[in-house]
Amino acid sequence: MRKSVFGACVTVSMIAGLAVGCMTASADELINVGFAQVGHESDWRTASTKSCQDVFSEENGYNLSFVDCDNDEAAQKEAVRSFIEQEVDYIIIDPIIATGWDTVLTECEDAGIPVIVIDRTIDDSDKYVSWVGSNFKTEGLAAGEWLKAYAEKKGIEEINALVISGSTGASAQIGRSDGFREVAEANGWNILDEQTGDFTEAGGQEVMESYCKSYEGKFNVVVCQNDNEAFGAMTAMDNAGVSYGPNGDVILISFDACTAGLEDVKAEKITADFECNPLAAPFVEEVIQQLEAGEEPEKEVYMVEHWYGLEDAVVDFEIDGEAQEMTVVTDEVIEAQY
Ligand code: GZL
Repeated sequence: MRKSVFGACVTVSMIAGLAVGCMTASADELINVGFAQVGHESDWRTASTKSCQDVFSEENGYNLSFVDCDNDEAAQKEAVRSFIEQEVDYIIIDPIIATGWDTVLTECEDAGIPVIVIDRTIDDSDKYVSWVGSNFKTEGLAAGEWLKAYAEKKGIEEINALVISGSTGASAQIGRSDGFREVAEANGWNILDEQTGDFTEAGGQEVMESYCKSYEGKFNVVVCQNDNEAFGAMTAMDNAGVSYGPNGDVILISFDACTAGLEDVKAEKITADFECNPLAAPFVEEVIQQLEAGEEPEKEVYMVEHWYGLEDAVVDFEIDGEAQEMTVVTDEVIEAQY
């Protein structure tokens, strides 16, 4: 079983392989990567998984051990321990929630297996080489600052918002909630309620059905922390006769900006969609290649993201003094999305 390149001895077959040009690496020479993925809860997750499977393929020189942890924290820790037993060369983790990681990361460290964190963050241990992902609080701040500018443009003086949050304790949920709430508090908005939809369509629908009963006629903004929750919330609002979108009674805000989410922006259902880029795998591979070359990767690598809406949603707004730009959703933008 291949271990760290640092201890690797260069064998005759490897030299022969190099001498006759690029040969498919033998099983011994593949870089063994274990990936403990959150689950399969959303379009975003599907794109994230595909990105990793495309990058860490055999033809690219990798042997990927992939575990879909189905949003189960215990199963995710178990998957990481199984990778240690398999003596993989690298472990990639997308942590379902941000805490409870130091023990198992210490086990990885003791086994001499570098860990790379992708997407969500680990907030109670730094025993990993790099994290590649998004600034979730910035996403939340962007949604809040955009809403402030949009409400001013529309002459909306009172904001009564309902939030359907992501999986409780996930750094994406924490950051988006904190960012949006910071702007709400600074502007005297009312956040009438915040309940988790667990980043799923069913969760979004269930929470929105309850909201339509409990807050009938009292809300003018719904914030869904991912597109799949927004899809469910739309079903619930349709069933309750609540209008939403640029021409409706309720401003619907979403996160992720997956292809289907942008289609709902173009269909004037979602008013603004704040992207979270799932295609981090190429940057994770860069970290692994740096480690293979004995280099020291950056501890944090941030993804580039955009904010989406239609012309009507284009307003000037800033985050911490930095001007932000809304990308107008067109068929071409949708075609190019993940
Ligand atoms: C965010 C990611 C979140 C997405 C959801 O980086 O972890 O999890 O926003 C996904 O769609 O379920």
